[in-house]
Amino acid sequence: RRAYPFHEIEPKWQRYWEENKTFRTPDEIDTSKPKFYVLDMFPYPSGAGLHVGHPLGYTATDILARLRRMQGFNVLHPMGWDAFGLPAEQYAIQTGTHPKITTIKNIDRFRAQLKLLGFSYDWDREISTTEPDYYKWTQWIFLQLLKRGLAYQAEVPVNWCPALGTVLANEEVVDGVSERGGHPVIRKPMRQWMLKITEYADRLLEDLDDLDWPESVKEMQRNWIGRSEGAELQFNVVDTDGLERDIKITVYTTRPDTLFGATYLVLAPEHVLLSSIVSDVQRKDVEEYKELSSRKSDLERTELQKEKTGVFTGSYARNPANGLEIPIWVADYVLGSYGTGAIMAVPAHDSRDHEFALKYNIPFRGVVTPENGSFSYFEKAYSGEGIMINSSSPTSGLDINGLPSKDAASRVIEWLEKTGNGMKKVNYKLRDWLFARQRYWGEPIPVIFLDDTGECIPISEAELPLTLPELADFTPTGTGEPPLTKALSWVKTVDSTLGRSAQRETNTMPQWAGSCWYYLRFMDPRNSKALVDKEKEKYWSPVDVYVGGAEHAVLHLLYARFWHKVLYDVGVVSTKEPFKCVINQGIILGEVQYTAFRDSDGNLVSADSVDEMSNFSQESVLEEKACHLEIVMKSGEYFVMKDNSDIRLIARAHKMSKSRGNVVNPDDVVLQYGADSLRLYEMFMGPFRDSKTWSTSGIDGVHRFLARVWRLIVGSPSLDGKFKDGTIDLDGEPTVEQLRCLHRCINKVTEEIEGTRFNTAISAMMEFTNAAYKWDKLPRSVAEAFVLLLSPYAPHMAEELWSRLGHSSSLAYESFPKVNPDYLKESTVVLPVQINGKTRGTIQVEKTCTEEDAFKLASLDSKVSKYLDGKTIKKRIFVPGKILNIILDA
Ligand code: ANZ
Repeated sequence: RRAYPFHEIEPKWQRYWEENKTFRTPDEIDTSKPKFYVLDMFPYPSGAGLHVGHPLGYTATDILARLRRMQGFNVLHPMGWDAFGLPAEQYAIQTGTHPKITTIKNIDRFRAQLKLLGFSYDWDREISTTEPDYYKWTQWIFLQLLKRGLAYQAEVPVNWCPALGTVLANEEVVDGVSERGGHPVIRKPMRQWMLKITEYADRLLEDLDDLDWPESVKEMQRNWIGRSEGAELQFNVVDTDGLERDIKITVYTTRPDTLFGATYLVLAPEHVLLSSIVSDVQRKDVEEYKELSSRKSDLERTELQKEKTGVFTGSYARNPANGLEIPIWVADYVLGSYGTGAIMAVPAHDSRDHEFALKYNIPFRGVVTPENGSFSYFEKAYSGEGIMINSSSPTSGLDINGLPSKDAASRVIEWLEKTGNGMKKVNYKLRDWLFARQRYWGEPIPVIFLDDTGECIPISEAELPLTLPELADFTPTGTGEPPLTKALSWVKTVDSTLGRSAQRETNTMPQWAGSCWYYLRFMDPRNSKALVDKEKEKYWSPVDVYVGGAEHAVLHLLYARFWHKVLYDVGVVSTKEPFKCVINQGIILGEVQYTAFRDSDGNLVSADSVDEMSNFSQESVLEEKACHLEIVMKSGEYFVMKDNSDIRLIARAHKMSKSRGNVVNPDDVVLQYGADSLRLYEMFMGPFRDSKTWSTSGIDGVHRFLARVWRLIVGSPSLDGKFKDGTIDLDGEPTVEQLRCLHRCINKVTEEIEGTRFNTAISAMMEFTNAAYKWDKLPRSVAEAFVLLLSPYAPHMAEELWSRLGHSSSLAYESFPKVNPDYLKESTVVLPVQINGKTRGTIQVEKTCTEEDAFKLASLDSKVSKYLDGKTIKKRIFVPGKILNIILDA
């Protein structure tokens, strides 16, 4: 028995919206109206189809889009596909199916699944990053980057993944293996395209301040950019007789104040000067050490927990501050790619140096002391600020003793600049963006190399798009040469101006490229003359709300900001930032799973009696059965077996994954409960930004709520299965109480949507429904307003109810109910009751309550009545809505 006929109404309204293009945002719009651009992070159309995590964000943006339409905004709510990338290509290698075919198939599946959920996208604006019409402009942007010197080639050590046959960006390497697939990654120098994102570091940092983004995301971007201020300074290398050699080592430090505390130098193993300063005695050890560390990733090298290693080079340098000779070491906790690849080590004040110096018996020299009290530098490095000590030398004339460390830092910099030993310096952790992939399924890079000179020149804009050639064999060449080298007739070309023979670039762009600017194309998706029309861009920019996963905090969101700023400089966009407000939805974890334990005889044992040392076996059989709480129940804080409450279980929610078998497929949910239930449930699970666990009984609950709404307005199914008339009173005027109830609901729903607290908005609608069930009649005006309130959440049901209420067209552009504050005022008050001027109790009364009624209520109240028993009342003083004072005869 179906609670309501969602099987019929959902496809019906989806068809209606499609046929009537209800959600189309026309090209020519009334720009005097306010705009609202609400965007989802467009998906990668994987072979697996949608999972229930997708609709979480998509429902939220859909609710906002539907709300704003009803509030009179022009709304832009588009959807598209981030469809270049590795999986389609890997699939092609395995099966021989062209990535284009796989991509189209996957996109069709995704689109169909999204349509099943009733999202109000303007499908006329659909784009895919893999369409030549689209990537024409990705390539065009690359040409602008090239023109501005922001794209360049370099021989750089890259993360080479032999198994994938490609180079990966640092961000795609996690713990030394590829993020996708977990294959080992090694360092290897190769010619690469780089984008100079570092040139935008300061702007990317400064403009973060004004963004309405999660603070955590902004902080991650700040750390990623990693701006630090300090100094670069030189140390002279000295020979065994203490004579200056003609070699200087430049170090970068953020703590120039600690110069007197530098008791050794460290070079990164890849430092260019290493081979020239290493002594003959030490050469073999140093070479071996270099070899060893070349096999580690930067991440492994800098991990704080890892034991630090290093080798003495046999050489010394002179500390310019005090003239002392200090040893030079090589150690891989210093990275070749940061600062100058060399440091002055201050073991008393830096914990990494501290650990290293202890291990290798290198002296300490404390030079900063906490303002109040002393510090034992041997136990721990003191990295805080304080007062300078041990920091004066007649040789150099530098004396910073007694200064606060902050001031000392400036003094040292001044001194360095005066003596020519160094200068102030700002550094960034941010590296230029490695922008080439040795893969097939990506945007071709629009440059050619002339055969005779090898010169690299861009192709002309008129030649765009440079389309990907068809290719039958996708297997990586294994040498790092991209698969496109196999497209011989495509590679061989001539330059368009002089007809000189040339070869095309065979690297392609990384997957991040297409997603860097797609939000702009949605504003004007079919423009063949420009990336986006200027007027349209001006009207729609910036994206008002951008919703997606927190995993995109640095990469996508930083790259997109970078490109946007370049496009701002080029004059294509009018705003400095692309996304005004970013919201991260939480993760949906799988249904709670229960684990039971058995001893070696196979008997169930309580989880609290199992410790790690014992060899009890875990039983996961319980998981499936128990999720419906058939054999498990809650007891206090714990879960126990229903038939034996002494047996405790472990309850945990896990990320949904194929291997765990806890993936919930949205199609199945739609089939069983309908799209409206799925939408409503995902919004009701908990605060939008939090992680939450899937629960089948939870979706039952919201489904029952929707059925109650249906019965309230349409009526109940009678025995013959037909629905009988509902409780609508077409002519009835609403009572004040009904209006109060409605406006409380309007108020809550509106406020909570604005704060993206969808779950509490739904609670408010549930409260309204509960109240309405107690009424004899539901006046039409109240019912209609409620249907409109519900419509952003459960649009199919709302449209159907709206039409059954006698409307002939969609409610999508009806105005959203507005709250009348008059109905929000509380109608009752808490009235203090005094006896002879002393408060003895309170009663709850209508504001308009008369003296007589108040007195009656008060004398029924046990706290008050005991003072009245057997007494004569002399006088009553009553201030309506304020107080009742009863004066007794003495
Ligand atoms: C001396 C010193 C004394 C330092 C002290 C710190 C504390 P951030 O903030 O990350 O920029 N450093 C410099 N280059 C490095 C490299 N290539 N690899 C590893 N470490 C490097 O940190 C800059 C600090 O990290 C520098 O300041 C340097 O150590 C180290 F009490 O110099 B410091």
